[in-house]
Amino acid sequence: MSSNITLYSWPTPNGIKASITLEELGLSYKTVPIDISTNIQKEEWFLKINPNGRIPAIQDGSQRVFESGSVMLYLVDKYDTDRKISYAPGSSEYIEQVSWLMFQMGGVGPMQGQANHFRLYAGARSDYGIKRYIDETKRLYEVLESRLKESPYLAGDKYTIADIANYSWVRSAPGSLEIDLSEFPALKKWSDEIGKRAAVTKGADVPQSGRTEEQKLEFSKNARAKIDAMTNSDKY
Ligand SMILES: N[C@@H](CCC(=O)N[C@@H](CS)C(=O)NCC(=O)O)C(=O)O
Repeated sequence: MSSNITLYSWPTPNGIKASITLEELGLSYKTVPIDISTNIQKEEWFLKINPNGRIPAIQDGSQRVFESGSVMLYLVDKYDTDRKISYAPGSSEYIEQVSWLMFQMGGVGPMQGQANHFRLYAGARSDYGIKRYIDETKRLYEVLESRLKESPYLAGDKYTIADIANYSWVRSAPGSLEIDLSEFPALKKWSDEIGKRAAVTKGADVPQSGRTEEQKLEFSKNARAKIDAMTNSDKY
């Protein structure tokens, strides 16, 4: 379907939620790469699109949309008229879909994001921070595991934006945090299945970073080693 959408993004767990949704809906869109390591996302022109200075964000004609969950809801509200990856507002499944989407936005994203910070990027080593946020990420994965033992997808029988949002974070946990997904068998099965979808493979590489999977794993390994080499700085 043709559209007037511009996506501002980078292939991170939050960024790919938007690109996978666009790919699943078969929408054409223009991509503006925002390499977050260069801080373009804090420039004045970009703050007019997302006042929070983070990716992803989209512009659809004159409408700006920021916050990945809001981008996903906007796209399905406007373009998923066949309900390919969403449930109709007013249905019980719609409420379930929004609940699991918000679970990701308020839980998995922020907690796993902090786990990534302490485990990979922090300027000082905090064993307390590493344990606190990896434990919390795993607790949230237990919640997903329980749900996926009783339901094929998070909102019900259909794959929706709630699955895309949570999958986009879960997929990165083994490589970045060394979380073994076989501890969560239903979650692993769901994640492996979603990872095989053509739109997911394509959307997860937008904009193309040019880095191979091996290079990404090597980057995380080196970042963890750098933290491990520091002396723990916690003071109680
Ligand atoms: N709640 C926001 C979080 C967005 C976010 O944290 N994006 C990260 C990439 S995954 C980012 O832009 N980081 C760069 C920065 O913090 O400056 C959303 O879901 O869109």
